[in-house]
Parts: sequence; C-alpha cells; structure tokens
Amino acid sequence: MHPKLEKVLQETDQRNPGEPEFLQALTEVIESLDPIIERHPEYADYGLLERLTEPERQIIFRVPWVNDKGEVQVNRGYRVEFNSALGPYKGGLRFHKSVNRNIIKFLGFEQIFKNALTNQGIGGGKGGSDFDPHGKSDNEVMLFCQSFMTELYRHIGHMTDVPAGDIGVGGREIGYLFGQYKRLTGVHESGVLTGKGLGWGGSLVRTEATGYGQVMFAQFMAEDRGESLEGRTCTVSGSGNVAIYAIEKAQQMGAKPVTCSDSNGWVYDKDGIDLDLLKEIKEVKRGRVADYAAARPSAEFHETGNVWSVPCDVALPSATQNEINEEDAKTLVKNGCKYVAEGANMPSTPQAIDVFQGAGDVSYAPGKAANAGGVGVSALEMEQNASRDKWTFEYTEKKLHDMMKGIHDDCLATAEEYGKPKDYVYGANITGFRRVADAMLAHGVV
Ligand code: NDP
Ligand code: 2IT
Repeated sequence: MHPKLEKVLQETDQRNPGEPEFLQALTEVIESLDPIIERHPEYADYGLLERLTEPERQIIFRVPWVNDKGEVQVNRGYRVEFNSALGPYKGGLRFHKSVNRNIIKFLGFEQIFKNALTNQGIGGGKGGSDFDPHGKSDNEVMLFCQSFMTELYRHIGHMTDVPAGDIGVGGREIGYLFGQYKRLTGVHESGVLTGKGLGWGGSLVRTEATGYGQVMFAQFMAEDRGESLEGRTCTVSGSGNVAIYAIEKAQQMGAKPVTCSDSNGWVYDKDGIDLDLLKEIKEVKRGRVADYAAARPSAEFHETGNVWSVPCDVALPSATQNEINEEDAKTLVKNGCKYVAEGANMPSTPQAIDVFQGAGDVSYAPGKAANAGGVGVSALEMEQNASRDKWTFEYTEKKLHDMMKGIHDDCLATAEEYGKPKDYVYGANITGFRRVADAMLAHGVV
C-alpha cells in the first residue's frame, strides 16, 4: 500500500479508539485507493486524506423525555456532519439501542461516497439516538422525536443538513420530527427532511427506493453477465423498509424471495414470501416475523441461525451491519449463490467480502453502491420540494432506474480503468472518492 495511505490508517486508528465499525468502513475505502493515489499523487497531498477521514462537525446532545408512566428518560442524540464538499450534508437518522458515536461515524463516512455516487450534489452525514422504539407507544415516540428535534433543529436546514430515515425511523417518526421543526422555526421548510408523507412534501417512490434500487442493481450485475434475476431464488434478511421493497421488486422481476428476519429470528417460506401478509404484519400491525410464520402454513420460523443457510442464487442483506460473517459467506458460496447486493450498510464483514470476491463467480455489490437508491430518491424529493413540483410514480421510478444504472456502469468503468475489472468495491470507492476529492481540492484547505 502507498505509504501515505498506511500513515492515514495508522493515525485514524490511534485517533478513534473504541470505534471498530468506523475503522472497518474507513479501512475498506482507504485500502482501495492505492491505484488512484499511484496514478494521481495529488490526492495524497494538501492534507486531503486527513481531512476526509475527520468529520467536519460532530454534534452530541441530551434527549430528555417523559414516558407513559410519567418517568423521565434520558437518551443521547447524534448528528455527524461528515463532508459537505458536494452539497448539504445528507443522510438518515437511526434510532436503535446499539447507536453510539462509532456507529454514526461509520454510517456518515459511508454516506459521503454513496451520495457522491448518486451524482445528486449531496454531502455526507448521519445521525440518530440510542432510543429503542420497540415496545414504545405512539405517544412516547412522538415525545421522544419532539425532544430530539428541539436540539437538532438549530443544526439542520434545506441548504445545510437534510436528515431522513434509517433503522427505527420511518414515516411516523419523520412526521413527528417535521412537525416539531415547523413549530420551532415557524417555517414550512419542506426540504429540511426527506421521507415525508405524500400529502405534505414527500416523494412517490421514496418508500420503495432503497429496496427497489438494490434489486435493480442486482439485475444490472446479472445483465452484465448475460443473465437475469428471473426465476432465481433470493434470500433476504430484515423485514423493515429496505427488505420489504427488495422483496417486492424481486417478485416484480420474476424472482422468488424465500426468507426474511428480525432481531427475534428468521423465516423460510418454501412457497416464496407472501408480501401482502408481510406488509400487513410489519407495516400495519408493527408485529414480528414470527407472526408471519404463524399465519402462513408454508413458512418455518427459526430462532437460531440465520437466513444465509438457505440455498439461493441471490443474497439481499437488508437488516444491519456485519450480519454476514466469513462462515455465512462460505455457506452462501457453497450453496451456489452468484449475486450479493447489499441493501443494508456494511452488512458483510471484511472476511466475508474476501470470500465473495475470492469465489471467482460471485458478483458482489457493496451497500454504498447497491443501496444508494434510497438517498438518491431523497435528493429527488429535495428537487421536487425546491421546485414545488410533484412527479408521478412512473417518472420517479424511471429516474431511480437510470440513477442505479449510472452507478452500476460508473463502478464498472472505474474498476476497469484502475485495473480491477468487475470489482464493484474498487469501482464504488474510487468513483465516489474522486468526485469528493476533486471538489475538496478545488475548495482549498477548509
Ligand atoms: P427498519 O428499521 O425499517 O428495519 C430494520 C430491520 O432490520 C428490522 O427487521 C430489524 O428487526 C432488523 N434489524 C435491525 N437491527 C438488527 C440487529 N442488530 N439484529 C437483527 N436484526 C436487526 O430499517 P431499514 O429497513 O430502513 O434499514 C435496514 C438497513 O438498510 C440498515 O442497515 C440501513 O442503514 C440500511 N439502509 C436504509 C435506507 C433507507 O432508506 N431506509 C437506505 C440505505 C440503507 P427488529 O425490528 O427486530 O429490530
Ligand atoms: O443509509 C442511507 O442511505 C439512508 N438511510 C437514507 C438516507 C437519506 O437521506 O435518504
């Protein structure tokens, strides 16, 4: 590796103790920059790499609220504004008990390159809280969101920082967050958040965008090999926003998704997932995948193990980070899996990625490329808000399709250009890096 890259890795390691996921995300990107730094040493100059790996701003705040029993609860809120070279910070908010600064920094770092890949003029950021929405009443979720926004509102804006959803933050939470922002500022500033309701500034296709885009990406990888997803068995993890719409798009393409999961277990449905039933249980009743299995004779529920033990052609991880380890990857490859398209952020460990890439006939798409459709359509939502326009479903989905095709083709072209043909990891990291780095060099040392 180029000595400058080694030095940056060592220094970031020392400066960010106790932040393994952040260092994991960072190491993957830095390691893939070798070919571009060799050819363009200016990218290792001007403190560019040192600046790129240090967030522009990290905001941590107290979020006090009162639960239904009248007890005071205290959570911690985060917003990491990582890089604004290409546009306002953009990225979701995650509400999950595992959230800490390390998790938000890893997600914010990934977001920089993902957002660059969309070509939509958006910088990278991420936020969230260790608030656990499971088992909370609507009232408690509302009070939490209001308290969270009471601190966050001073840092965000449609030209500065535009949050959206992620794990534990969907339409309901964005509604409460937007309401409180509007109340505090006295301004109906549609473009300050994305993932809004369709009646008050939301965009058609935003709900579907991440899962749809992920499966479109898998389809483009298949087409590049002269194949398609039709008739293919897919394993999907998760049962939230991304997983549900990955299943929907896979079914539209004639594939057969047979699994889903949540933190209590996973389901194998030999007849293929019944999407209406899954949506009813997850989106309407806020239930568990165990309820799905109980209502569906062809489905089995498992409390132990995971969906990656089920033989498949296409794996669509759509739950969380590091959910595919080396053993899982070996099992997938042994069972004949040919395509991996990540809907979640960093779902495969570095060892799992090595297994996929070493297998020879697995096309592996990292999250920052394959799940970019979500933030991509968020940018389209911002565009509609700015122009006070509303686009049709078909028009917006076509834009998503073209954006995903563009990302796919850019990744392949860059990988080829830098001597790593068909390597979507190099392709995604170098394409994203080059766009951000060029803007940072133009802006001087800031
Ligand atoms: P949701 O909250 O809608 O769903 C998350 C799903 O993953 C749930 O089924 C949840 O189960 C499961 N899950 C979450 N954490 C864990 C865990 N630690 N162990 C086991 N299961 C877990 O989130 P999304 O669908 O929006 O997000 C899923 C992934 O996609 C995340 O990695 C997110 O960062 C990424 N992503 C999301 C985008 C979006 O637009 N929403 C865009 C790009 C990426 P349970 O309910 O039991 O917690
Ligand atoms: O990880 C992601 O890209 C998201 N959670 C979506 C971010 C967004 O701003 O729409």
